[in-house]
Amino acid sequence: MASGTGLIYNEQMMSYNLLWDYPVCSIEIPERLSASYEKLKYYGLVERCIPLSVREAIEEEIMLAHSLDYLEAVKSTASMNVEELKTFSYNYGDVYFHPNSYHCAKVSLGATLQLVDAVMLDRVRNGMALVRPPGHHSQKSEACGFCVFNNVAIAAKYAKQAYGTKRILIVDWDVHHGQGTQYAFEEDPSVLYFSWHRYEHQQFWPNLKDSDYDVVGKGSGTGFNINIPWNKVGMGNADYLAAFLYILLPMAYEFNPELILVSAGFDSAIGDPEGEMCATPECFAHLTQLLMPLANGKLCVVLEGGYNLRSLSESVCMTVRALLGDPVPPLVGQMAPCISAIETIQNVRAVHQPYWNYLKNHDSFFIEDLSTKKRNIGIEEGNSESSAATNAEEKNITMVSKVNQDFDEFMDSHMKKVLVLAPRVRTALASCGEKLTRLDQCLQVEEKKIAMEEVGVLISGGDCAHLKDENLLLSLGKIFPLIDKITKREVRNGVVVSPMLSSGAFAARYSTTVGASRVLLLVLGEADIPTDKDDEKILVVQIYGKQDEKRQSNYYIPICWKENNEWDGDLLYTLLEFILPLAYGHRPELVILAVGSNIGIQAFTLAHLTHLLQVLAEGRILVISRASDLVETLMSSLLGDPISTMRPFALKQENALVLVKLRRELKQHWKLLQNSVN
Ligand code: Q9C
Ligand code: ZN
Repeated sequence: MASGTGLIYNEQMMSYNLLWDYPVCSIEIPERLSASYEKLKYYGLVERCIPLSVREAIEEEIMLAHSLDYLEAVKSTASMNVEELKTFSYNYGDVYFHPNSYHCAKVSLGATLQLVDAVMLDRVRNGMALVRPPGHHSQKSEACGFCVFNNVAIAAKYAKQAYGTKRILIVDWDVHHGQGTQYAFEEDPSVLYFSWHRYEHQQFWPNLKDSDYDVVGKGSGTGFNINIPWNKVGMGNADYLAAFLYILLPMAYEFNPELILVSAGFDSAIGDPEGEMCATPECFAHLTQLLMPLANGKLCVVLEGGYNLRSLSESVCMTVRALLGDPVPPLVGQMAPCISAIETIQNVRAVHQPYWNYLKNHDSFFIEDLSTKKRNIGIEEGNSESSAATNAEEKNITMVSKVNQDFDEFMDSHMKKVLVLAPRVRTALASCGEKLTRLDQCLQVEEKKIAMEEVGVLISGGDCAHLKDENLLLSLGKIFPLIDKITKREVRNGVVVSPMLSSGAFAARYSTTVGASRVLLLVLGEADIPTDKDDEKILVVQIYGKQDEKRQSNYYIPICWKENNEWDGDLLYTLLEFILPLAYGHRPELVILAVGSNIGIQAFTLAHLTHLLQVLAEGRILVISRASDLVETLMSSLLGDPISTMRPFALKQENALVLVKLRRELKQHWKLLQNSVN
């Protein structure tokens, strides 16, 4: 099992810079690398990573994505004077050359390939390469947008060739469209390319029709090119998250990659002069952690853009923290995507419906004409009546101007708010007497005796039939001490075996009395959950098979599925497209997952579930399992081990319809549930 996070940094890549006055290129400076690295040192993150060395890429590698003519042309720049460099640079769009550019581009690519090697050979589990020049705009015979060689595209071709990697996912979260990468794989079904980018109906650079959502790939690669064009600036955490939850993640699970490469540009972060977006640094920790359960944890993050040094370096640190397995800070801001983002997401889902199973059951249709019409006849967007997403949109715009006033001050106070200390111990286990392999890595917590009266006061309404059950008090005797340790931040998460799922409800109540302001209780299986259905502190989501007319409120959400077998696919997609959007809106400080036995869910699905739920509540999660044979798997996932990949499962149609109905009822209250404008 590979462990550790590789980090690549090398000052060689700082040895080129802009030699003449060329405003569009003035932001791509050497300090982008040193500022990122200094910040990593400042936070003590460098010493926690495994340093990886760089090398120059060889010509054969460069030519995996570039023509010989282009290679020779770039090579010739090494001996040019400034006048010649100028002339050469102006052959291309928004790129400059320096006598050291060729060398740096070879090191930048070589560094990327070193990271791929380290991950593929299990020397590290994942890693990040701080490189420049960036790569994703460069094409077969063309430099473009500060990019010389396409590092990530070549890395994908290299992995296919050197390791026989069959499916590679490229996630391009840079704010620009990596058209170079798109062109490299548009006919290749083995590379799924996902890019979001500032587009503004083609008004933003590189102003290509090819960047729109309806460009989906060609030939056998049709359906494997995913463009998310943002038609407004000011996109923030909720918008990015919605794109991940409703498009990228379900698609990625269906695609089942063996390797993930991230074209990690941080010009999509707040304060960047190019992107003018609003995502805060911790958003990138969320994006990273959400990708980590895929591809057996094989995740290579490669720097692309990012031009606000403060925002860039904080975002790099957040990404590295997530790679290291640190708890991710909660996301700030109202978790409501803006109307423009919802439009984009709806269009992407509609255009990809023919190619992806998970989209088959959605009643999606285009609203394409809306956006285009607006541009053509000059109508201002907005006023889509009922939607409070308009507010989010306005909020984003005020945030942009506020940011311009004093960015560093904003960032100082923001980082002070979000930086969280990881508990010293990751996982606690209530005494269970089982022989477990990872026991030595867990904290064993002693049970205590709980009196009936202590539990009685936790339930309003006085329905205390449960209290007669001795098993309940015994279970709570194990659970309460675990909750104490988690809320006191002595441990991050915990697992306990309990024969009663209803103990989850008492656990949730108890945690609100010891300091958790909001709790998410997710119950898998049939059980009577004695809880106040209108208690806004506790959001209960219960999934079970029996048809049942339980009363539903915004805070008690039963999901009744039709068949009682093989729920793995249903559960995973429900988590991504329904439970996580709800949960991000609730902002729990503790997650309690209660797992029944014989519920038609396999252990590794639960591992994915527990990994993904750790994006919430700074990773504070208590798992209560009825079945003791699940503990081993649950523990491993809580400890942060890589998870074996899931076979692509589908969401069954009748269960999809259950979600459609619930979404309609709940999206007014839980805004992140909105994934279409109708
Ligand atoms: N303001 C990367 O982020 N200039 N390249 C655009 C419009 C080119 C960005 C001008 C930006 C290139 C890797
Ligand atoms: Zn960029």
